[in-house]
Amino acid sequence: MTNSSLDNTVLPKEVFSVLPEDVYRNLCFHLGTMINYEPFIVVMGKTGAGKSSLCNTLFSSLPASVDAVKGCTRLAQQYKISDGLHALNIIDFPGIGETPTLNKIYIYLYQHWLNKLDLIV
Ligand SMILES: Nc1nc2c(ncn2[C@@H]2O[C@H](COP(=O)(O)OP(=O)(O)OP(=O)(O)O)[C@@H](O)[C@H]2O)c(=O)[nH]1
Ligand SMILES: [Mg+2]
Repeated sequence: MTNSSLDNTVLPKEVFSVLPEDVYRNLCFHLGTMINYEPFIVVMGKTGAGKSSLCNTLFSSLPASVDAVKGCTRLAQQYKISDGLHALNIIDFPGIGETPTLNKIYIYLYQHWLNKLDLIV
């Protein structure tokens, strides 16, 4: 949905005609920004817990790679889910507790993503 379509559907101009034009435009812009916002949701946890499998089950279009016997994610895998109008971003994190060396590397990865996340599962 674009900001211009908001003018006619969500905020019909005749209903909001009491508002000054710049206030009405500002309202449309901010509502459009919120409606079109694409949140970042990360799945985090112990290695082998089933994070990638869960992503694949919840969102059947996701190609999160899964090993037959153990956890195998080594990088943050980002997937966008969209219904054509709205979208959300799923990030499948590598799991904690595989090796001490990998844990140290993943701390940097978590720090890198922290400020961008809307929800941690
Ligand atoms: N029995 C059983 N096995 C599962 C389940 N979910 C996942 N697995 C298996 O457990 C193993 C690890 O699953 P993943 O989804 O890769 O685990 P992960 O949490 O993504 O692991 P990392 O990528 O290392 O962080 C795979 O072999 C899966 O097939 C479950 O609900 N039941
Ligand atoms: Mg995984």
